[in-house]
Amino acid sequence: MKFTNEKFNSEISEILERAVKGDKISEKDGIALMNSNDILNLGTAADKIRKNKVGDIVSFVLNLHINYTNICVSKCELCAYYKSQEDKDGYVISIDKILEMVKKARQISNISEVHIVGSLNPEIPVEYYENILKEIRKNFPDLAIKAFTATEIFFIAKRNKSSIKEILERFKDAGLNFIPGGGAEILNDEIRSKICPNKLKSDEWLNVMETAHKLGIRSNATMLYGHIESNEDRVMHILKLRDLQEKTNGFLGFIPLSFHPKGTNLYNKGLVTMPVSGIDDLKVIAVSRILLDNFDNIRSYWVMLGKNLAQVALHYGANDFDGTIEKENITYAAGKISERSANVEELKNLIKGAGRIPAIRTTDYKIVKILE
Ligand code: V47
Repeated sequence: MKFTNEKFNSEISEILERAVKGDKISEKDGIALMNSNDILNLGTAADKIRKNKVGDIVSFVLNLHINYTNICVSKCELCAYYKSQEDKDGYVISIDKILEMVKKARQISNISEVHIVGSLNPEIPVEYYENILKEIRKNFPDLAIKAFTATEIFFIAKRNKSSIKEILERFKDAGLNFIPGGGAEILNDEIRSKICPNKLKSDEWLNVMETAHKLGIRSNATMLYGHIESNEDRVMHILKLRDLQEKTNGFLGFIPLSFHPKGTNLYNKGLVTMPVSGIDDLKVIAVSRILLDNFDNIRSYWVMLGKNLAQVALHYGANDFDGTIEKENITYAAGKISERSANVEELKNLIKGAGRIPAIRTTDYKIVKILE
């Protein structure tokens, strides 16, 4: 395949040709791609790789997001969602209420997955997490539970003076199936010291994931971009995920998260004043697909991209549309005007409108139903 739109830079065309042939792309070449403005050729190559790898089905899951607490000691500069322990708007949802939420979503939307993520709340004992898992498992035996990011697992282990492995084993026994990809932010400790100084370090995030994968708990991976990171940081992050995937093959999918600054300290301090452009969003999706040769699934996360750009991203290497979600909180808190849920008909139409085949999937990307 020849990339003829690249009029000025034959270096980019040459890298893309190698990528489409299936070669692993190096750090140096990855940086050249991330620095390139040749968005059409990047998209064409990523789309070709997507087609060769996973075909034309674009999947999504019927799911519910629950954020069990917003009280957080981490107080990340990137986050608009957290409250301090003294704040009157701080909350912790009771296990009964969580069960009620799941029951309702199950009855109304027939969800197959619950995604449970919170913040670093020192007042919550390990038994609370364990009981959420046990009660959901008992009441909804076939529901996939994707819960607690590597950041939360690390925090819970420390607070409980346990090892990561012990906590993961306890949670697995209680019913945990998968771990979400959040908390990765940018896997560069210098950037982390500015955007999330109190969170776990890059290697610690990777270590939680490696430990989980070795215990048979598969996970997603994310990257938060569009704040103070450079193109080099983005590429290094993606390559760290590729290296771990080489070792464990435990990542199910990659979810680039486009940063929404409003209401965050990064915004209040004038360090990040607006989200990245749509072109940058598409470039991140395309370069991720090109570099992550050992990931099957690249997600177009409509919550952060907005539904229409998320649809376009299906032509830039993405093959998954996340889920119905029911009620998203984290991006919503950061001033995103995007809707907080999607229905099956809407996702189906967006996917069909992109010329792809819509399908409902399980959490681990098995196709349940193709939507005609
Ligand atoms: O870890 C926080 C990010 C993540 C903002 O694994 C922000 O299936 C943008 O990880 N603007 C949580 N992003 C979301 C997440 C996720 C979502 C959907 C599916 C899965 C999965 C994982 O959101 C956080 C952080 O990286 N985030 N604040 C913000 N202002």
